[in-house]
Amino acid sequence: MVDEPKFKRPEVVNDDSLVLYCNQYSYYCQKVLWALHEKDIKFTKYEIDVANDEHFSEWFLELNPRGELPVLQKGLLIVPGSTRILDYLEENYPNNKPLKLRWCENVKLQNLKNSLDKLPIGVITMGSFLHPRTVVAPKSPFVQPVRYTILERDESVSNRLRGYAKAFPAFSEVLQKKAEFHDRKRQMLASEQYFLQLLDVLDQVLADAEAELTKSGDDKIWIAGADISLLDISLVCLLYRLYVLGLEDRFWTVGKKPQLEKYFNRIMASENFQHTLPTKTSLLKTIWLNTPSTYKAGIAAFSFSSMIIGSTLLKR
Ligand SMILES: N[C@@H](CCC(=O)N[C@@H](CS)C(=O)NCC(=O)O)C(=O)O
Repeated sequence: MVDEPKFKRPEVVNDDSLVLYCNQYSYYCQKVLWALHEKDIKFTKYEIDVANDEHFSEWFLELNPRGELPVLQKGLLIVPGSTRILDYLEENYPNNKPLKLRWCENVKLQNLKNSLDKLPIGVITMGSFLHPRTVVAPKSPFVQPVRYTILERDESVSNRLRGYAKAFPAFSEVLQKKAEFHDRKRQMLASEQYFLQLLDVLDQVLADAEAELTKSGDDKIWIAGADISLLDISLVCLLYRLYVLGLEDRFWTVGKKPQLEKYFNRIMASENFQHTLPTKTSLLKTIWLNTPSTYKAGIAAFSFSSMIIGSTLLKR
């Protein structure tokens, strides 16, 4: 008897409506989610369980052999990757709010967008976990126990990929290559000096953004003027990722980039951006599910002893 696969293709894909396969903590998915909200396009969100490797399951690899999120589906049409999805939305929904920067707009803004889109967000994220000296006060869900779990999973990912390559021969080549790429990435990231250089490149890109925001002045909400563009989406999603990683003090708060700070705080409060964030309940659930049991035992022991001390004090 053949074992039932752990993950099965969801049933939501039979009609012609839009389905977005994504993960609530992914930077690339957040960009697409924000664009869909901004353009007011109806879609169904399907959360992929990356903590249990659903993105490397056979049904997902059939959708995107690279095993990466996000993926958009409309009937038989499959669009993988945030850049291609954002282009697809611009081209196929011409009557919805346009988000593309117009070519006549400032070349510096175009260059800034290109630099932002080339930044390796996954590498920056993992680097901040490997080199905790670089961060101050990471926010949920990237609290200490969760970072520990993510790092542990990341350490074994190339072995798991090689296992999936054997299990799913049709995707073997791409999964093997992914495993090799991952090994090289981990090797480079082991050096704190390499990571600090990467942060310097990032700082330069943010300094360019600060210069553009200083030029556009306080009366403009968005970086290119009165309307939101894909440049704002790339920039604010990056700032948000850096903020949850605990890197904001290094780059823009405490007077380092005051325009960027104002811009980020203003946009972070906006409704469409808030729609892209996980709910408090799912944050708590993620933290709990990704906290190693040794920590949980510690928390339970702490709560129990506080209860005893509390009740003893109350009796007095
Ligand atoms: N170039 C892709 C990158 C997507 C990407 O790296 N997605 C992450 C989620 S944030 C992912 O799927 N990581 C899993 C992996 O690479 O194995 C895009 O723009 O969508």
